[in-house]
Amino acid sequence: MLIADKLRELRHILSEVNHVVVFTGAGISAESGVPTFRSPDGIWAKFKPEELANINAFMANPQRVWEWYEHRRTVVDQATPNPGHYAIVALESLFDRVDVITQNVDGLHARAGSRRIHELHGSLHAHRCLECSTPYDLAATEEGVPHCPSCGGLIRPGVVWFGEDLPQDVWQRAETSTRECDLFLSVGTSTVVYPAAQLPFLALSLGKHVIEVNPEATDLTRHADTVLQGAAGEILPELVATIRSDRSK
Ligand code: BV8
Ligand code: ZN
Repeated sequence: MLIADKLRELRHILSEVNHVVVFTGAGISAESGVPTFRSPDGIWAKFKPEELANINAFMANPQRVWEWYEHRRTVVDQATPNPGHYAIVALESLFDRVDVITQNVDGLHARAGSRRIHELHGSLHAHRCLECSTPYDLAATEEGVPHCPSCGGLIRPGVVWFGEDLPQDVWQRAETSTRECDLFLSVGTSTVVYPAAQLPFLALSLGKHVIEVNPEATDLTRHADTVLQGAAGEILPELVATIRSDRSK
């Protein structure tokens, strides 16, 4: 069935919706030129997560891990939000409440203008001391792994590494939004990383209408109420246009 037909089918549901959760992964930033993790040309294709995105890798070779994150920060700073990010911002003018729960660390939702963002896995733009957790304001020109001015500890990227707990306050807000929403959109995620990947299934278990937007099938696809197969930068603007045309009638 064509996307347009599926969107028409959604009309009756969308007209009852007040609170939307948009759960995003690396796929929402793919059209901004930010590589995803697990696609064939993705980040993990070259490096395995266990090699770099964990505390042991950092302790074993701080410089190497630090450079990898600085490289990724440079890539995202040169990227710009794409029509998918902006369509999610546009939803805020169509519904009472929109919560963006993102696994991404690239900051592109904020740069696009989304106002209620929950960064489950932290941010490439936040750094802190490994020892005393004091936030560290990185000077762009800095070379090598900085040290904490308070205690001399190593400065680490402010992302959640494998084996680390998610920030509990952020997780609580994400879980509460999922429980309270009327519509749950899962966009651009392979749905393999937990506990984040629990959220679409929690939404399903609570009877929320779950829509998946992804060019590929994932573990969620066969369970989702609606599957819009394709690129977020194309599908989300179409979804917004459908809602807008309904509202203008
Ligand atoms: C935890 C930040 C409790 C860093 C990331 C053994 C020991 C410890 C834990 C575990 C273990 N085994 C399993 C676990 C749990 C583990 C986990 O889930 N592992 C997986 C791989 C099996 N989780 C954890 O460790 C979490 N913590 O469990 O703590 C604990 C504590 C101690 C001991 C035990 C348990 C922490 C997980 C967070 C890890 N940090 N990132 C960094 O960025 O470097 S994860 C990383 O994966 C990113 O955050 C990313 O967002 C996330 C998920 O990936 P996706 O976003 O989905 O990206 P992906 O490339 O996979 O998919 C992209 C999708 O987009 C594809 O489907 C593609 O088709 C689609 N797409 C492509 N183009 C488009 C598109 N879609 C739309 N439009 C397009 N144009
Ligand atoms: Zn310190």
